[in-house]
Amino acid sequence: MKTAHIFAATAFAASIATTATAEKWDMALAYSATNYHSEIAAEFAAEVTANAADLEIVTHPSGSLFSGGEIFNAVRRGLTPIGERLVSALGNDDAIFEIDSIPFLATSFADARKLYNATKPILEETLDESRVHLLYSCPWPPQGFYSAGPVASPADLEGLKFRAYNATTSRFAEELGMVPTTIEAAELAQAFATGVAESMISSGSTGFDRKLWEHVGHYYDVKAWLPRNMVIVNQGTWDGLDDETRGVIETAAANAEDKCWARAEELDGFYTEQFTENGMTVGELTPELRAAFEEVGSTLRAAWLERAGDKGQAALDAFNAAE
Ligand code: PCA
Repeated sequence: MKTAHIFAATAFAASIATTATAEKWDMALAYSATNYHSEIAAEFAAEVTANAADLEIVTHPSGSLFSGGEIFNAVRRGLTPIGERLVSALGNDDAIFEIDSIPFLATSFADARKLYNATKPILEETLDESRVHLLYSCPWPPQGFYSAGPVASPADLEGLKFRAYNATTSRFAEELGMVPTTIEAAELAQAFATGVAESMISSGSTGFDRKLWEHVGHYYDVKAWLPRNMVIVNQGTWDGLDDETRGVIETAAANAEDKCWARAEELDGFYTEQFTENGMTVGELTPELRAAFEEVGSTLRAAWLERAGDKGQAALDAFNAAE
């Protein structure tokens, strides 16, 4: 009897201790644990956990908590308090989310940063309508074209099975006669291995993460745009925090953002070197293909402006006026 009593008392004490420990946030990430976006998210989570009085953040990479396509709604609906999402994949919610993927608008890290800084207030207002709060945003390296075989002219692209990650990449492919299918980065290697995909537009980073040299022979360094990820928090959760915790998160977010932009730029050249070392051919598009890509770029840019309307024009004006 006595033992049972002690056991019950210990269990009770343990349950009190559990209630008194920090609140835990599960952070949903779509990309692999070793990708720099995920590594920096983990550093961000560790910094918050170390400095906040009552909050622990735990990251879940590779879409293990929610897949990329689910993360925005999961955070919006409070199914999980925090997550990371590719901004331009939300174009169906609002065309303004696609501004970083307008072909050939901002093609260097410096211009991508200028675009981000100039359009951040518009992005924040738009996210606010979904009751989502922006913490930080970080780019992927410039987007290139992957192809199983060599391509030299638009005719070579006809009918290629193309892996898309947002509406812009899908439309890009369609305009060039390719056949797009949307596939998460986490499913990429399998899609190329099974022939579901034989081409895509993405950064060297994603091809490296997924060892695409095992399936794809060619990488063309197009530098079409630099899409960004963003880390977001459910607005209700954010509003419920005390000022001190909010301050800790904001500091960690600012640190993560700066580190992440620098890391992306540092790694850019490394990825293409790895392609060459692993037997891929890395080069530029032929002038003929480059012209075709640029023509599709201007078509998509005009179509975007039509959908994004005055808000889109205001965002472009802010970018053009920025130093
Ligand atoms: N990698 C992500 C999005 C952009 C990028 O460079 C992907 O391919 O899914």
